[in-house]
Order: sequence, then structure tokens, then C-alpha cells
Amino acid sequence: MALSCGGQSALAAPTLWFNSPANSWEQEGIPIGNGAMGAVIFGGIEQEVLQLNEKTLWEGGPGSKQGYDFGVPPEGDQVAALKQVQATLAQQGSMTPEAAAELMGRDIKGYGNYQNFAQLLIDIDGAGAVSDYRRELDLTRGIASVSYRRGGVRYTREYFYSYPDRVLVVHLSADKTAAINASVALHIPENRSATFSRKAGLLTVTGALKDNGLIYEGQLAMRAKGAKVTSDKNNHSLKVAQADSVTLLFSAATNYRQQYPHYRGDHPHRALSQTVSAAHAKPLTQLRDAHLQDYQQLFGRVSLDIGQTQPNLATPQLLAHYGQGDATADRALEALYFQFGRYLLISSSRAGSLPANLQGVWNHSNTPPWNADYHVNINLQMNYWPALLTNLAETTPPLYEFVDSLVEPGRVSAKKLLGASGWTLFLNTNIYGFTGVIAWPTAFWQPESAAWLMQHYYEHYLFTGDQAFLAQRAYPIMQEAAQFWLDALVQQGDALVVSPSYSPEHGAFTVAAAMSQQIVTELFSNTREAALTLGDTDFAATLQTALAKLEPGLKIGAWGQLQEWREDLDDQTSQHRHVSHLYGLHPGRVITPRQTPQLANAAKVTLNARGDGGTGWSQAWKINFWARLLDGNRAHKVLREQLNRSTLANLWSSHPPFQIDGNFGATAGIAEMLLQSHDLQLHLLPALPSAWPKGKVTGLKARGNVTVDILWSDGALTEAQLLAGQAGQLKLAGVGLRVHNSKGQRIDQHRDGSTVFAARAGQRYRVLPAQP
Ligand code: FUC
Repeated sequence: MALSCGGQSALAAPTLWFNSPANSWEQEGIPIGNGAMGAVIFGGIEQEVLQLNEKTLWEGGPGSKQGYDFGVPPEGDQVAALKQVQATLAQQGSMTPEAAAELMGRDIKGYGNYQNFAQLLIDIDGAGAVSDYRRELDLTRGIASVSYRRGGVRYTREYFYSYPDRVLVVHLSADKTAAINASVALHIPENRSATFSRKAGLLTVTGALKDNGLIYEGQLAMRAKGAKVTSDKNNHSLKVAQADSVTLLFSAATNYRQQYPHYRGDHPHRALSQTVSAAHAKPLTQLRDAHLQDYQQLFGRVSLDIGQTQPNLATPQLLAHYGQGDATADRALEALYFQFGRYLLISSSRAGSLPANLQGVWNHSNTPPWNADYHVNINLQMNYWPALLTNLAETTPPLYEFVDSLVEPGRVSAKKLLGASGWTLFLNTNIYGFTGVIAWPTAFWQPESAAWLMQHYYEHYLFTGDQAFLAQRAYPIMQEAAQFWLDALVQQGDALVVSPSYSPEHGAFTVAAAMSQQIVTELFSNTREAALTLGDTDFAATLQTALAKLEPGLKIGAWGQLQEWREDLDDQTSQHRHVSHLYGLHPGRVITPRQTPQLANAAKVTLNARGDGGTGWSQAWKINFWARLLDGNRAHKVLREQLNRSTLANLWSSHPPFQIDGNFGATAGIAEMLLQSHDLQLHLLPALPSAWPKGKVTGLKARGNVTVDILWSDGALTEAQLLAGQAGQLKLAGVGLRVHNSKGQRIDQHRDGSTVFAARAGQRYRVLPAQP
């Protein structure tokens, strides 16, 4: 169903590139990864450094020298402290976070940090001046490369991290024979034991973290054309002299297992040896082909043309040049940034490993910011905003596996900390089932986090129509999260409220802050819908009764703003980065310009007061908010500010420092500018900015399992193609749209401001704008 963009310039291939090696891991490194593992490429001439990561290498947890109790004291319960806070709030209306933390917060031990796995160092001999240097990442292939000329030879390096073969592949070549002299070594951080061994061209390093005994292993294989692989006498490095080309393979694993309460599985040696020897037996072309087939199948589903052409500017220069009046270069950066988010998600979240953490899978420190963990008062959720919208459902299994694994410890937390059944967690979690509270007054209390995570399960069903997923995966965990709130809500007069309630990460502890009420309401509504779909009428009725009393958390205050708290306390000058009271606008769906125009207007007032600044992720959220408010120019303005202020030279999003949620949030926001489907209808080009008058997007996904291609010019729809993944009535925003089935027959009907038609599974439909 090719839509032709007639007359538009050839689409610039999305590529990041640099004309020098990276000086800084954070600012200039090129990230590659296969979900479980990652590498950041520096691209040095004499010494190449690859910062390696494996997602399960964490200190802390069971066996930690610090001690560890999942954040929940094994003895006694904390419910008395909760009751005291609730009583104070009933009497005084509010208390400071410090006073609340004094009672309910806890100094924790053994939480751990995501670890730097190792550095792969490749020393390369050579003499003479270097010219023609280029280091790049081709997003269409998921392959990075470095090339330069030195001493009359062109040297080329190729890098990719294969998901199917589970290995990092680095290939060094030259345009002359016998030109490569190289030695490779693994540099292992100090905070662990390390034993090296070598068999032929295979170097193995194995050891355990001193903190918690977690066993790790890395295997590095080297093979060369035209030379023999040797090693130093300590077996710490592998070498070749005068090789024509060299291929390095690396893979890593630990004995981590995602299973409460021990989180340990088998020694990684056997499985890892099989992985590396299987890859070692394959020629480079076979490894590359398998990688391309796997990667391109995902990445290639969505294309975006907003009129970009590839300017001859390295990525840092493209970024510096942004917003200076060169429209096609600006579009190139925006389109690149959109696709880079998709690339990062594919590279940091694939089935069989943990979800993308605050840095995806990339980390060069043993004490990274925020432990490079999973914050769940927005950050982990934001990481997955683009997954379904941009047709990458295959990146979501790690999220569901991970959240599923939190239920068991989360039951203990629910019981001990709130005296409730069901399960929950609070601000943050690690890979060892941490579901308790920390001591930090500014953020420690967030029992709504589990409910927020449940949105992803239900949305998965809405996007894919997968009934088995709804029945087997989504409903049981949603039900238990809802059960928690049925117990934890407090009756105040006729109303059900959350108490204590704390709007992230400012203000006082109060009762029934907007975000708490909105999230619990959403959980109950979604769970009720799921219950009705699956025939659990009893639980649906229970939720219905609760919903009738639950305060929705949607109040309009004195200056026209959407209230953040139950009382009208909003400070008109606050620019706080968390805008949690607009949850119902995004990522929720109860506030829409069409169905709740007054609330949408109040959300606008709030957003205008908060301004367009903030951390990377906060700006990314605002792109989504403005897109949902159908203001494309404002969404685009925030995108511009995010690119100008919160984006590093390698296009990683910056909090500061680097934090990946901003990348994912912005990619989702751009998709929301082009297509929305949360409002029970499919909205084509809901928030198109005037900077993108003409363009084409293909392969986006809408709820109801619809794949959507849209072509537009002069700021308006030219044509769209819809592929219905399931049968059902489809509703398009706007009357007068003309819908044709694959036989060319018109099948549209028009009512209540929508164009409606009956879609058949597997059928394609052509949508044309209303006749002028
Ligand atoms: C939340 C945010 C911070 C930071 C942290 C990882 O606590 O408020 O800005 O993003 O998560």
C-alpha cells in the first residue's frame, strides 16, 4: 500500500555521525545493544574503547554485605505509622513530607547499583597522520562503524550487537592486506574478583561481585584472516600481527535470575560458552544477516518524512545548528531524534532480559545517578510510551516480566506497610524485588506506582486486541493491584480517597491529591472494563460500586488551572518538573478536548503556568500533553526546547545528566502529534505543527490494532491507509472523511463528529479528506 510522497526530496537516511572519536562516554559515545547487553563506542584511533554492559550485573539484593530486606522490615508492621499519618491528616489536613517520612520512611540497605561490566580495549598499531575520519551509527541497519585513512591505508571497523546470536560483533578491516596489528583486553572494575583464562582465540573472565557474590562471566573470541591469534603470558589479552581482518565476538552473563526471593540461577558458564561457540562457528556475513533481519524487521516498520534532507553536518553540529533558520536541517534532526528513540528502545529492551532502566542498558559507572534503577513515579513508564505507538510491541515483554516479578514481594509490602491485600510498590525498584519505601521525604511515598504500571498491561490489550494477553497476563495482575486499592482507600463521608496522598515531588502530604485519585480511578475503570470483557461480573460490580464513590481528582481552581491538590493550593509561579495532576490528559485518557473541554482548558492553564522548561523527561512529557491538547505548534515548540536544552551531542536526553526517559518520551510525543487513538476514535494528524506542512508517516499503530500510514500536504491530510488487524467498527475523528475498501467502494458513515465504518480483519482501507 505504498503512499507516494510525490515531489518530495529523497528521504534522508537516519544516521548519527561524528568526525572525531568520542571524548566523553556520556556526550559523544555511540550506543549499541541487544536488550540484555550494550556497548558504547568511543572510536579511538590508537586505542578503541568499548564500554560494555550486561543488564543483570547489579550490586545489592539478597546476599549483599550491607544486608537486604526488599525495603520491608521482616518483623512487625508499619501500619501503625500509616494510621498515625492518616489521623494527622484527618485532623490538620496536611503535613510536611519530612514529618511523614519521619514516621513512614526508612533508611534502606543493600539497594545496590547497576554496574559497569567491563571495558573492551583494542590497541591498534599504526603510524602517520590520520585523515577522513568518520564514526557513525546507521539507524536503518543498527550498525555502527568507524573509518579513517592512515599511512596510505583505509581502516574500517564495523560494530553491531546481535539479538539473535546474543553477541557483540566487532570487525576490523583494511583496504590493504596484512595491515592490522591489534591487541585486545578486558578491563574489569575493582569491586569484583576476576579470573582470566584462555583457550586458543577465546579469552574468558569470570568472578563475583564483592558486595553480593553475584557471579559474572564474559567471553571474548578473536579470529583473524591472514594471521594467528596469540596472547600475552598472563592471558589478559589476545593479539594479532599483520592480519588482513579481525573479528571479535563478546558476550556476557551473570547468575541472576528474576525470581523472588533469591534471585540466583545457574552459573553462567555453560550457556555462555554455547552462545559464544555457536556464534564463533558462523561467518561474519551470517551473523550480520541474522542481525539485520531481526533488527530491520522492527525498525523498518515506521518511516517518518517531515521534509528532511541530509545536510552535510555531523550530529553535534546538526544539533548546534538547530533552530537557526535552516528548515530542512531542523527537520532532519527532528526525524533523526524520533527514530533514535525507536532505535534505543529496540537496543535496550528485548524479550529475555530486564526492561530498559534509567539509562537503557548503558552505564559506565559503578555508582550511576539514581542507581540507574527503575523509578516508577513516571520514568519506567515513560520508557515504554513509544513501544506500542511506534509499532514495537516486541520491546514490551521485559516490562511485563519485570512487573510480574514484583507481585510477590509487592504483596508483602502491601500487607506490612499498608495492611492491605493485593500488591504494590512505591517510588523506585531494583532488580531484586525492592518494593518498600526509602527515607527521602521528597519522593518516598508513591503507592500509586503499581496502579500506574497497570495502564501498560491494559493498553497492550487495547493496541493489540490480544484476548489471551488480557485474560492470562493483564487481568490477574490488574485485579490484584485493584484489590490493593479496594483495601487501601479511605472512606471520608461518602467519598473514597487516597490518604496519605503525595503529588510527586513537591508540596505537602494531604488527602486525595489529583494524581492519586486519577490513577486509582483509571485502574478501577480499566480493570472493570477488562472484567466485563472476560465475564467476571462480580468483580466488575465491586469496582463499579467503588468508582461511584471514588473522587475523580479533576477539579478546576481559582485561576482556572486543574488543581494539583484537593484544596486549591496551586502556586501559579511553580515550574515544577512533575505535572502529575495532568495524568488524566496523558498518559491517561479521561481529559480530552472533545469530551471534557473545560478540563482540557484547565490543563492548558496549568501547562502555561508551568512553562516549557524542565528536565529532559519533563519536556518530553509536555510534548505529549500539548499533542493531546491538539496544539501542534506548542508541542513542536517544546520539542525544540528539548533539543536545544536537554539533548547531548550524541542525542541522548539529559536530565542532566544522561537519563534515557526523555528520548523515549519525545519519540512518543512526536507519534502523538501525528496520530492519536486514546479518545475512542482514531485521530489523523491531531497536532500537526506548521513547521511540518508536508510529509508522510508509515506504520504507526492505533488502539484497535490498526496500522496507519498518513500522507499530508499544506498542513492537511492528503490520504491515509489503514490496515485493520481485527474486525470491528472504526471511528475516525472528523466528519466527511471518505473511506474506501480494497475494492474501491465507499463505506463511510458520519455521526457525532466522526466518520465511522466497519472494518474487516486483515483488510486495508483508504481514507481521503472531506470533499472541499
Ligand atoms: C524522579 C524525578 C527525577 C529523576 C528521577 C530518576 O524522581 O523527579 O527528576 O528523573 O526520578
